[in-house]
Amino acid sequence: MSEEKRTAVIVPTYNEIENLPSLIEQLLALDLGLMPIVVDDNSPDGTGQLADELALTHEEISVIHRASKLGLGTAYIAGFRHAFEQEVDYIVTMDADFSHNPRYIPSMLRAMDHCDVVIGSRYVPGGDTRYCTWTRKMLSRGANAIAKMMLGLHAHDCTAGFRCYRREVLQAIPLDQIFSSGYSFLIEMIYKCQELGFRIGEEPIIFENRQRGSSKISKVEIAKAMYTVFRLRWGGLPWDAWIAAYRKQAGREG
Ligand SMILES: Nc1nc2c(ncn2[C@@H]2O[C@H](COP(=O)(O)OP(=O)(O)O)[C@@H](O)[C@H]2O)c(=O)[nH]1
Ligand SMILES: [Mg+2]
Repeated sequence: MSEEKRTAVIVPTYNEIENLPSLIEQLLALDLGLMPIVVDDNSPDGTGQLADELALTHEEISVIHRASKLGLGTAYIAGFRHAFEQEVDYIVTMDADFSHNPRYIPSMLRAMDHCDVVIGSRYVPGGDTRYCTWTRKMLSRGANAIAKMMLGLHAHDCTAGFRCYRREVLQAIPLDQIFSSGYSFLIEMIYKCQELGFRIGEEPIIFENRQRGSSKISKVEIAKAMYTVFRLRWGGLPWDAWIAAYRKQAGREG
């Protein structure tokens, strides 16, 4: 039964002080024994301190503090490594902003009975988006279409950050070789999951655009996502070596 599984929920945060307390409250109220792992990048609005305060009264909450805004992908990886130490069975990832509503977690966990990865998906029957601008909708649809076409991905929602992975899936993927540090991490991960032959399922969710705080996705992130797709498709291009050398010289992890 899914309910008996130990499940971590990784919540990356950057300036989510208005959302985090109610999100944590709703996660714990599900009564599934969820273990939230907040990964905060020194949010100027004090989200990190607030997370520490929540952790004082709820021992199931962990907080990882990083020195500065280091990107969504690496935040997930920091959370994954912590979850491995907690020896969980399942690892859920979700935004802090309620676009990914905790009410979908039970159906996602049930779907894990016959899947290795479950995506909380906007683009399967029953799924939808609400309160999104048309540019945001086009961006998401466009990124998905390109990723699917170029990489042959079977999932309908390849850019969704609302996912549940079996721990073994994440341990099978060499996380230190993941190229993407930001949002394109999501595309790279689902590509790796498909390449390794894991069973990927999709559960419908209604994605509601955030009501509080602001989105952190930027034009640079969008460009990087496109580059990630090209790189995964035609890996080993000469500039990979150049980028690796550049990063080493700049002292960046990537
Ligand atoms: N720790 C960390 N969290 C981030 C970073 N960038 C975004 N986030 C968080 O990741 C989640 C997704 O970002 P969001 O702004 O909602 O992106 P959107 O849903 O694509 O508009 C939110 O919970 C953000 O607070 C980052 O660099 N570091
Ligand atoms: Mg969001």
